[in-house]
Amino acid sequence: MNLYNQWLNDITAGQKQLTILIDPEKFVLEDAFAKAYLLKIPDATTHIFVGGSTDNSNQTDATVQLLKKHTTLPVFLFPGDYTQLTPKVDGVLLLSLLSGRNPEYLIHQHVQAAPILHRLAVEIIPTGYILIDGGKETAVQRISKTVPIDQKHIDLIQHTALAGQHLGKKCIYLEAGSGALYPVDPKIIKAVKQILDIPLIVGGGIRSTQQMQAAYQAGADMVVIGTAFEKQEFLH
Ligand code: 1GP
Repeated sequence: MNLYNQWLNDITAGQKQLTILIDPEKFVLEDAFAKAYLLKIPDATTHIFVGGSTDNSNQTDATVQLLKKHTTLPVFLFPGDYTQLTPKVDGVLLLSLLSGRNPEYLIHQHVQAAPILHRLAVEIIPTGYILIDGGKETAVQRISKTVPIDQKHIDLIQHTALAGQHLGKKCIYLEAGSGALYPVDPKIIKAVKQILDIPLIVGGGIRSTQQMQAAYQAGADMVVIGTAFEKQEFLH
């Protein structure tokens, strides 16, 4: 069974998914560091994402290889652009930035990625990626040169997610941006979840168990935590 179907099965069985996002630019490429890092991740962790808006140090591939050595959790690539594609991952979230109107992140990056993905035997998960205002300019906004959707425009967010489903995306990712001041409002998660038949991922600015549970209760199937865990600020 492929990882997406496994994921669907788990979600249908009511198992909430927790992903730790690792930014390769901030990862130390040493066995001891990787081991210690993985020992600290919450027991409930189901997936690891690797990626960031940029990888100026070109560390994505090495980070994935090191993590794969030390964990049996599925490692998914969460790439900022096609240059971060690497063969050692279990899956790739092929992100289309549906909230933006920049063709670079709607189709151009995907054309660049196509021959590489064709060669690599990795599972591709087409993902509708929706950037939502989290109270500060985040790297996704800066790099993609797109404007996040204001949290008060719930209809627009809901319709954007639905358009993603109509386009055949296999999941929707509501993203407040890494280090967001506040996460996606549970009201938005609820509105989007009630019209979707595909899994819903929520991330950006989640710092506490309470915020994580609020996202799950509103309908998130998977929560992604990066910054708070990286800085050891995740509040239990
Ligand atoms: C960013 O949604 C992820 O792409 C995680 O965000 O770093 O704020 O947890 P944080």
